[in-house]
Amino acid sequence: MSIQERIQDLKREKNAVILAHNYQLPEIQDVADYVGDSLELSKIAARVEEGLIVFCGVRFMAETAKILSPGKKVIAPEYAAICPMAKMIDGETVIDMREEYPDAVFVAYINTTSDVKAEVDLCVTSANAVRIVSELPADKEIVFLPDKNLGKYVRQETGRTIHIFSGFCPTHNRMLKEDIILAREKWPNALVVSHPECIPEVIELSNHIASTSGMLKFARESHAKEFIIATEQGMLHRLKKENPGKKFYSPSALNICPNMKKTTIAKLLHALETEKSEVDVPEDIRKRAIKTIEYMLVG
Ligand code: CIZ
Ligand code: SF4
Repeated sequence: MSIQERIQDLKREKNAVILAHNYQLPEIQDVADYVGDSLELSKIAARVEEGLIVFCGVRFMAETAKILSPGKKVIAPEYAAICPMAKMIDGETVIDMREEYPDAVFVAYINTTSDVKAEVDLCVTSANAVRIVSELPADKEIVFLPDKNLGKYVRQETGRTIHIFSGFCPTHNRMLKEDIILAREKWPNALVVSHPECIPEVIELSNHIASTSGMLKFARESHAKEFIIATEQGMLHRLKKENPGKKFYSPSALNICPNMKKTTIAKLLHALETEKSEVDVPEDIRKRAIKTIEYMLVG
């Protein structure tokens, strides 16, 4: 019996569902019931009937699913898979910043720990950050955290007064303007599609800026046949799978998130067998954090 078949058998036996982020290894994506961005997956976790959620991604994503589905058991096959950007800020820092900007609306990217979500006013993803920020009352100043690149992109798109925290995604930050220029020379007919976690110099050279779910939509609907994809490399697997007639290239060999790649198929099987490394969020934090996430669920 193959490892994939064992996973499928155990999943049925235990009434489990496997969720995988768009940046996961191809073999994890292929065995998952659902593949998506963090918010899509959390919504699915809340909706499905299965009581056991196996979340293949990084910790803040599994925590977000747990916040929305407290009655279900959420396990992370690799507990050590964390997002370094989410680790750049904690709840205490938000409390301190509130003293500095007492009248500001605090907006957090979904890539944050639960204690940060509990301290802010709103939570956004890369798919809805521009829309949600532009809908805030015009006289309100905004603090955006933790990602400085997404924050700058939102500021540019909305024209709002935004104070930005200095966090960043190491994986997206490694992609440079020169990588895009060289990729364009190599594939002159390709459109450059970048994630807003990329540095402003990369954003500036791009034809389209989108979250991972936005990239899938753009690739599906575009008449173009070739795309240079400036985001974590795992994204290319799904783009290629869903668009067999189109070509997708990576502008860099370095845009791999080591934490996203910690979840292997063997660890996934082990997690299903043992149901260890359960993800939990303390109830007081969960109750405060859910308010900031619920806001997004309607959008
Ligand atoms: O929200 C997510 O899943 C992340 C981290 C990226 C994206 O653009 O989907
Ligand atoms: Fe965090 Fe960047 Fe890895 Fe996403 S790709 S989990 S933002 S470090």
